[in-house]
Amino acid sequence: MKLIGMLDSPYVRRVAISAKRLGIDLEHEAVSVFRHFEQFQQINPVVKAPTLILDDGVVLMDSTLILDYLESATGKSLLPTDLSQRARALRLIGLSLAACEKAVQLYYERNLRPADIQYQPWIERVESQLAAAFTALETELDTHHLPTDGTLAQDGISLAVAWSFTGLVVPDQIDNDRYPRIAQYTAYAESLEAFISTPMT
Ligand SMILES: N[C@@H](CCC(=O)N[C@@H](CS)C(=O)NCC(=O)O)C(=O)O
Repeated sequence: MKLIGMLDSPYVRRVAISAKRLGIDLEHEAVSVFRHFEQFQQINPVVKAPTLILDDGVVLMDSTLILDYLESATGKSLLPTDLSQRARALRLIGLSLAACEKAVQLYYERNLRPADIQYQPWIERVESQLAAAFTALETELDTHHLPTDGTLAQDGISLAVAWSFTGLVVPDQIDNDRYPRIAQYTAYAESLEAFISTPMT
């Protein structure tokens, strides 16, 4: 199986890190949705990263759907089976993915849209949504203790990937003092082999 996309995409990175934790050796091709648009189109005409090419040629997209496939293929899971623990993990993942989406929107708005047609109310809306996601995550981590004993599950992967990505593309939105638990957990996750061997840049 081949994973297509750049590791500076949080969605590509969460799939790549998760695959390692599931014991899957994915081939990786670093194709950019911007710099290699036409090359990407040849693989997936809608140009979405991550894209996963299965061994039989079927092309999947969307990180969560790709993870669903990889988990089904291995019979392993990075989510708890206990229903209430699963709900907590899914909440963390949902908030983390919302943070990724808002950081991406902010980055696109600031870097792709010409400055003279940037729309400040939209920027402020997205910034407030991003802050709301991290505020909720910070609150969650007060009671939802992510283990830091070498283990790594999907909630922790998605959280750390979202925080690191935000720091990379919109660093002014990151504040370690305001979100100390997120920052501390991310530092732990980024010190693990699966993260170190899957660098954003
Ligand atoms: N919900 C999707 C989001 C994927 C996504 O938006 N990826 C970005 C790269 S970070 C992308 O493909 N951007 C190109 C575009 O949307 O045109 C997922 O989880 O995979």
